[in-house]
Amino acid sequence: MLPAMESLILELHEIGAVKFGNFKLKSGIYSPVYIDLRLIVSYPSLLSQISHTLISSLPPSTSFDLVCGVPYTALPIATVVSVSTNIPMLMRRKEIKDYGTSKAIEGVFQKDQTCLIIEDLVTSGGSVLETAAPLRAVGLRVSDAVVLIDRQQGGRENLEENGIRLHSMIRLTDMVRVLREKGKIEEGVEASLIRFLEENRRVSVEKVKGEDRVFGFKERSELCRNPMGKKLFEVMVKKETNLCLAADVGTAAELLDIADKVGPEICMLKTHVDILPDFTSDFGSKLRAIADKHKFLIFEDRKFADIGNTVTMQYEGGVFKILEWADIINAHIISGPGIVDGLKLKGLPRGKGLLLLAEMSSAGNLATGDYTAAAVKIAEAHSDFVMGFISVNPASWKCGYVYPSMIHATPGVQMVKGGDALGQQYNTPHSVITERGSDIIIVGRGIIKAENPAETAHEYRLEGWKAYLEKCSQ
Ligand code: S5P
Repeated sequence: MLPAMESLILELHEIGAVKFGNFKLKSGIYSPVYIDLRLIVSYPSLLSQISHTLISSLPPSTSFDLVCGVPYTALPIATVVSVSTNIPMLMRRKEIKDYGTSKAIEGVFQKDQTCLIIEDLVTSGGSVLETAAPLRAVGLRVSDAVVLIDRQQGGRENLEENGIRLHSMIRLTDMVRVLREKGKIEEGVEASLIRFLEENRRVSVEKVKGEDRVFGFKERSELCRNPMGKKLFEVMVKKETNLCLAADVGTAAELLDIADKVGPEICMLKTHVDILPDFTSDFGSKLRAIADKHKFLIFEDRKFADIGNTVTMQYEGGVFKILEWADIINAHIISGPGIVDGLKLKGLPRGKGLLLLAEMSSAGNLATGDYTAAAVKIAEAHSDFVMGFISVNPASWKCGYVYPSMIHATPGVQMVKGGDALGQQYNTPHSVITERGSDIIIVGRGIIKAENPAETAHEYRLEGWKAYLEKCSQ
């Protein structure tokens, strides 16, 4: 260990920022060590020394355009880092409710800039993730965090799972060893700390994983970069529905009829326009009038899958002219990110949104694992146009943190779990929203084959919304 680091540890102990005893932590467990770095604001030369050492302890390959301190304790550290390196700083507002009334991130930045997170103390990594979420949601890249003290209780692993490398200046075990070597604490204290760390190796993993759950639809609408995604969240909140009707009926006339009847219950109506034998060029304007009347969005389930250049023509041209009337479209990512660039070229100037098929509901489908993770990466790189995913079980995704601005819409939903004869698999509204972590239930035959589709849609709507409220209150 460098002598400068040793003297820093001694100084932190000297000012009482590190205490030994038996302390009850927020989680309820007892810890033999308590670290309170809020004190450092009273010691300017120590604060300055910490800030300089933090930056110089980063590997030379770490590059960043901005810094952001985790509120509140790391704010002064980040400020000193910013002033001494001349790298601009951002501030995250701490209160989630503030997202509704003001900006989540204060300061000047551009999409795709890289922001380094600065933190004083990491235990589970939860606070770093809370700061990374709104930074990522506004289009910034967050891949590194630097911390003064790592308590070695799973923070590094939890952050790694969420795509953030943790660089720590001081590990708790090193700190305690130095203090013991310098005669500041007894050997027994070091031993009890090591025992404590072994018994509490990984804390709050579940909480960290579920961090985005605290965002309700209203807050998430504030985080959306895509205007249609924002609008969809707003419609859901206003109408209190997260139901999408899959209007897979036999004719355009039937579709317009059911759209008008079920319209009050839904946030979105999904079409397969190529199955309508009586499609005419005024279909779009007729459906638009109904959508405006009942305030729902129109989602053409076209499942684009070709190269970028071809999909621009498929989106805009042909008989269906989807671009003219559909608010939302979807695409597979099998052809790579060029498909998103192609669709965005036409759709974004008109304020449209895209859902990527990250998973599918049919048995034996290949959209799993790395494929799903690739969809998330592409979506986050194009969060101005991609508003979310067709997903089936996002709670199980291994790719780590997904922007809370991304909407999950899930097909394969009926009141009873089961399937059809052609590989479709159904889960219940409650399981889709609460256990599987989705936002919107997409229901087709469960409603359109019912004796009274409007009444049945009402039941699905209540089930879906109840499950959403239940999830929020967890
Ligand atoms: O993976 C998928 C993706 C989609 S968009 N599985 C699906 O079933 N869908 C669509 O959802 C499908 O094309 C159909 O329009 C709807 C499900 O209809 P249901 O009658 O089985 O509820």
